[in-house]
Amino acid sequence: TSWVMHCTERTFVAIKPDGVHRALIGRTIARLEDKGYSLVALKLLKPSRTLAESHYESLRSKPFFDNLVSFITSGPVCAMVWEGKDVVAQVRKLIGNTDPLSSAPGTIRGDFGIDIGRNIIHGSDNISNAEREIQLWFHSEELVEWNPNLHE
Ligand code: FUP
Repeated sequence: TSWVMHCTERTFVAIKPDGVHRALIGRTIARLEDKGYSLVALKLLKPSRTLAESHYESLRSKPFFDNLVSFITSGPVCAMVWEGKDVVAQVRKLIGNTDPLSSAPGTIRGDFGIDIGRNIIHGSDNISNAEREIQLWFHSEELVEWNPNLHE
């Protein structure tokens, strides 16, 4: 029934410019699809400085903030919204730790990266940030609704 799908959790995922340039979009999407999640929005864009600064506003006081914003605005980003049970925490697990020495093999960062700054991918770290980031990067008309009866 239709109310069920509106209860489903959503998260914001972005493949950063290094991941796009290294041709990791397809493999990243495959991992999230294989896990069982549904893609509900997708676009490629070069983020503005304003968008990048808002996205990382909680890190504004960090010494790496300017580099982070310059990096994320340096090229195309693949912005996505994914939906499904416990998607916020599960995507964080699939992405792996921020620290390259702690990101386990089998995770996206653990398999594809060695650098703390150029770390391929972003995933919202909690549900309220997921809602904030989805609103920041997408208009509501850009999100699709899956009919649960058609993809069981
Ligand atoms: P994460 O949620 O794993 O992306 O990590 P954070 O929110 O802590 O950091 C956001 C981004 O800041 C990271 F993706 C990379 C960058 N960063 C650095 O460049 N240096 C640091 O020491 C920590 C984070």
